[in-house]
Amino acid sequence: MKITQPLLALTTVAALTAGQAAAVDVAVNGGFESGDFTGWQQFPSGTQTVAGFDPTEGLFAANLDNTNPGSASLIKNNNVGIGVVNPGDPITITFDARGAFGVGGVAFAEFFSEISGGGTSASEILGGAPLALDPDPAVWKSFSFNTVAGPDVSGGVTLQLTATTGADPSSSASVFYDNVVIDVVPEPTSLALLGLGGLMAMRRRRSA
Ligand SMILES: [Ca+2]
Repeated sequence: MKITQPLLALTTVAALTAGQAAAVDVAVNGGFESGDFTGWQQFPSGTQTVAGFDPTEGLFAANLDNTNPGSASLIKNNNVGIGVVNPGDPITITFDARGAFGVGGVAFAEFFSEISGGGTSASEILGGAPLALDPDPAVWKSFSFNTVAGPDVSGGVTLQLTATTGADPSSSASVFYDNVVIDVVPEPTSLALLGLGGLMAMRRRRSA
């Protein structure tokens, strides 16, 4: 039986893809190691700062310090992973957070599957509730959420992190974030490769 060079390469790629689970981190500047908000779209309320806030990764972390009642301070890693993430791909989002709240203050992590040209095909509040930070504002807590890309991700995906205040005049939210990772497993691609490899193996057997 003669195995051609391209076929050998293809089956090798398929085997490697399957073996490694091939997660790709599509977050941009997820550790804020540029020293600023490069890669993040900012919607400030109060102040947003990147500095050496006792980071869990590298030298920098981000702080959203919101003292305006009834508002949200947001940062977004928006429309990332275009051409990498496919509909239905498993996605794991991890990050570290800590912070302090006045009356009614909360923090949310939200995830969107973006349609090219506008709109979303899926959106969710990760964990379905505000982030349960450690009560000690100095203590970082690691979060990990598993989700699945929506039916249309032609515009990539977006992770939004917030410091959100309530209506009470004394409401506040000061939240620190670091070490943001958006791991995508491009499963359909690897399955397609495996399928193609299997098909060619069958053809080989038939012609043998
Ligand atoms: Ca960092």
